[in-house]
Amino acid sequence: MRLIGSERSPYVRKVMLVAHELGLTDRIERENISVAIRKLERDPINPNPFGQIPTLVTDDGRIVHDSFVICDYLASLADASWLLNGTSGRLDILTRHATAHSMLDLLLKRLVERNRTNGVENDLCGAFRIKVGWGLDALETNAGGWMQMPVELGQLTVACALAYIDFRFEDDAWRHGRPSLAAWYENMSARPSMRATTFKA
Ligand SMILES: N[C@@H](CCC(=O)N[C@@H](CS)C(=O)NCC(=O)O)C(=O)O
Repeated sequence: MRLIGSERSPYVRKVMLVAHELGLTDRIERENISVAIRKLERDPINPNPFGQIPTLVTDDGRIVHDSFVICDYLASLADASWLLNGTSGRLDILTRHATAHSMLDLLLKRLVERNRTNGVENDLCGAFRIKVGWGLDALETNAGGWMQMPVELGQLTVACALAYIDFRFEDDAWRHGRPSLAAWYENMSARPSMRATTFKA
C-alpha cells in the first residue's frame, strides 16, 4: 500500500506511529509531497478529495482518508483490535483521541495564521494557543494513569500533538504545571515508534 504524506505533518506522523506499533511499516511505501491550505491546483499524485494528507492507497486501489480512518484500517489489517478497544475501553480511547486530534487541528490553524502574518502571533494565534492549553489541562487530569496502561490510539495521538508543539511552538512551555503529562511524554518519547518518526523541517 502507498501512504501519501509529508514528514512535517502531524496527521501523517500519527498514522506512521500506528504503523510502527502494529509492525506494518514494511508493507507501506511512502510518497512525500508538499501541501498548502491555499494551494488550489490538484496534485496528480494525491487522490485525496480535498488534496490533504495523509492519504492511503490500499493494495487493491482503494483511497482511504482521513488519519483516523487510515489508523482503523491498519488495525484491521494487523488484527489489532487493542488499538481502539484496549483495556481502558473504547469510549476512553476515542475521547482521548478526539482531544488530541482537536488540539492538532487548533495547532495547524495557529500555524497557518502565524505564516499569514509573517511570524507574528496575533490575537487569533493567542486564542488557538489558549484553547490548546485547555486540551492539555484536560489530558493532565488523566495522564497519571497512562504509564500503567498499554499504548493505544488515544495515547499515540496525544504523543503526536505534544511532539508537534515542541516542533512548531517550542516557546509554549506546555510542560509547565502539567507534571503528569510531561513525565508520561518523556517515557513515551523513548518508544521506537516515536524515535523512528521524528518531524523533519
Ligand atoms: N482530518 C484530516 C486532516 C488532514 C490535514 O489537515 N492535513 C494537512 C497537513 S498537516 C493538509 O493536508 N493541509 C493542506 C490542506 O488542507 O489543503 C486527517 O486527520 O487526516
